[in-house]
Amino acid sequence: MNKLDLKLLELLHQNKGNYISGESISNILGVSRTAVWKHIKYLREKGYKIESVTNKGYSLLEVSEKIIPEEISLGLKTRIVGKEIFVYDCVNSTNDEAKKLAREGCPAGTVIVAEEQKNGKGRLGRNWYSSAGTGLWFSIIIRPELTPNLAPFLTIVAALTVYNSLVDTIGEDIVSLKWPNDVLVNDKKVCGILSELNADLGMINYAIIGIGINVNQDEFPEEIKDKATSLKKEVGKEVNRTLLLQNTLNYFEGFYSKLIQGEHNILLQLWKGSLALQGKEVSIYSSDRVYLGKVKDISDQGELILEDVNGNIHSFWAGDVSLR
Ligand code: BT5
Repeated sequence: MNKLDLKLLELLHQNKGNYISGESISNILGVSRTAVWKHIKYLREKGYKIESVTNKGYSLLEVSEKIIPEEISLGLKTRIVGKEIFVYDCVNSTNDEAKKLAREGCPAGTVIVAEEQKNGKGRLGRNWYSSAGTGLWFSIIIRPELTPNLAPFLTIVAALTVYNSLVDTIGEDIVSLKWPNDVLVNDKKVCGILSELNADLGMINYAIIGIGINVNQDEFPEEIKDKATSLKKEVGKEVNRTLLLQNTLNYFEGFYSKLIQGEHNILLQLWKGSLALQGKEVSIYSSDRVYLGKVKDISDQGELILEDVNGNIHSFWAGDVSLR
């Protein structure tokens, strides 16, 4: 996409929902009406649905299905996040790509997106299924001035981010958070978060926040099909990944700024308010053991507090929780 295509795209975005005449576009961009028409044709070929109506002009109906860095930038209201965006067709893991870039000194806020991951990573060496063109698989590199003990809050920031972005997209009633790092839609997993840290001498050098959101899949592999879902499966229609990514990055910067400004308590309260587990009977698998009991609370550090069937209290930093 050249500069003119981008300017045209920006104009169409600014007038989304309305029409802008070919004459206005040609005046603003300083090119002939024929040139405007040619660039509109090019954008249509790229997948943008642009309507043209005689005497009214052009109107952008739908943005492209492909993820294009320049287009993501057009919808960002951020200062740091997404100032550099790399989009790859296929990588092993966006978190691994992000680590390489972070080591090479890329600026904080750099975002790495892939259409497909061959070796997407979950926690504890597990796999993250990342099929081509159907999900949002991305990592954000940050360089927070925080001590490593506050690192769990980075995952809380990411969880709140995705939760709010999904609520905007598909409504509040069906979205929930599951401790510690899953986002659910109708109680099935739609998003996973993997935060990785590089720290020494009590300071974080960089952190990679990896986020995977199932967006438009129609089906999942046998081994996860009962517990995984996509937004499309739950709401019955495709969701535009570009708009979802823009909204998500905008939210990320908002919550991340709160963390940097020391507003952990606000984040914790917001997170606790969206957790689906409070008061529920659960089983927790942690450090090769299973604990049965009732979720009493979430501590100020984000630990899950469980009262087991004998009345003993346990706290967990990490683990896999299932409802009983
Ligand atoms: C997670 O791990 O949920 C973290 C997933 C993070 C993925 C993102 S994508 C971008 C970035 N780059 C990466 O390489 N990773 C991050 P965990 O809580 O351990 O959950 C993993 C488990 O979820 C697997 O063992 C499966 O049971 C299940 N699973 C795998 N793929 C899934 C999917 N697409 N949707 C829902 N569940 C899935």
